[in-house]
Amino acid sequence: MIAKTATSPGQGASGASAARMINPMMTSCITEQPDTLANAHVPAELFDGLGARNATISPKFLYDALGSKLFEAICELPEYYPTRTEAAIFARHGAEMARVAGIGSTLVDLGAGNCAKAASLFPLLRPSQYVAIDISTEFLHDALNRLRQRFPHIAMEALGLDFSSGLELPGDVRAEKRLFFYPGSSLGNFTPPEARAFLRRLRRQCGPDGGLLIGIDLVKDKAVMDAAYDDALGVTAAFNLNVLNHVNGLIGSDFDIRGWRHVGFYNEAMGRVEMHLEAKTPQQVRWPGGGRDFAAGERIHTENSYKYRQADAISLLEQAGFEATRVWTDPHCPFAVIHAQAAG
Ligand code: AVI
Repeated sequence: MIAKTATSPGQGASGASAARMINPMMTSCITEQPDTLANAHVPAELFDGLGARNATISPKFLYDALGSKLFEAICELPEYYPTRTEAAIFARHGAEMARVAGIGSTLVDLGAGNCAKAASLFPLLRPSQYVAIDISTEFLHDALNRLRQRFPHIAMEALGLDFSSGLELPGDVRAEKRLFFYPGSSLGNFTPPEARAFLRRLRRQCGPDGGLLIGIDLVKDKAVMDAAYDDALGVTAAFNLNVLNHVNGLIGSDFDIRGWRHVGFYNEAMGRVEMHLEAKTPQQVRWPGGGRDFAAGERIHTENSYKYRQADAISLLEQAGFEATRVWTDPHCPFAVIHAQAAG
């Protein structure tokens, strides 16, 4: 079963058009959405997913304030290899990445969160402008204020928007030398066709001299992937179960968290890790104007995380109009950081 829409962290349902500018007097402004995920499509999308024969909740709903914190905790887990593997690749090859990608770019950080990953590369990439994009502006405000003090010569801008369905950058984002930064293997949360369409949109925004620095998780031993998405401490379980709290708040449903268990595993046939919530016992869920009964064992599909073979990742980038110029990997754990240049 494929989740209705797979999106990446920090992605909300509202597009840039639903955003409003606050503090418009400042050159470095924060653009944020009126309310997290508050738009007319949210309940409809949720009701569609909950009403489907195989129920789904889009992974974007994993990221309310608590969900974002739980995801940060996941990144600290010993089992969750992507974060530390990617960090090790940046630490080891950052200087070479800067040589390949070039300095003085407009660095556009997709799903910036607390901006830490991009900031660690500032001394090497020396961007002239930094644009941090995330649906949740909660982290962006503080992070950018701190970064402005450390790097006063870099023009910075924060945008609170959902870039998964469209990416129109405001006019003050320089068009020259755009380097899109998409770390964390978030591309895996799109289905491959969605990933291709997303990369094509990035390619269009790149201009002729732009590029992309992207982290992509590669297929590896199933046991390693299973453990990464079903950790011993139960942090991933809490992250997954918390989506029901978020949904309760959004549509007024009465999901009882204790009636559900987390299921996370690598589905070899589909080439992806899947997360589900499984009813421990029969569950009656009600919301204003409707509801659904779930049998014991019935599941709600909450996330896919596709894992690529290196050649497939490169071919995906090429199909989207990029040339993969360099690939850096880790000797111990299959994960790739790829610099891709906009093809001419
Ligand atoms: C954000 N994204 C890349 C994570 C992943 O690995 O797919 C989300 C996640 N889900 C469970 N653990 C982490």
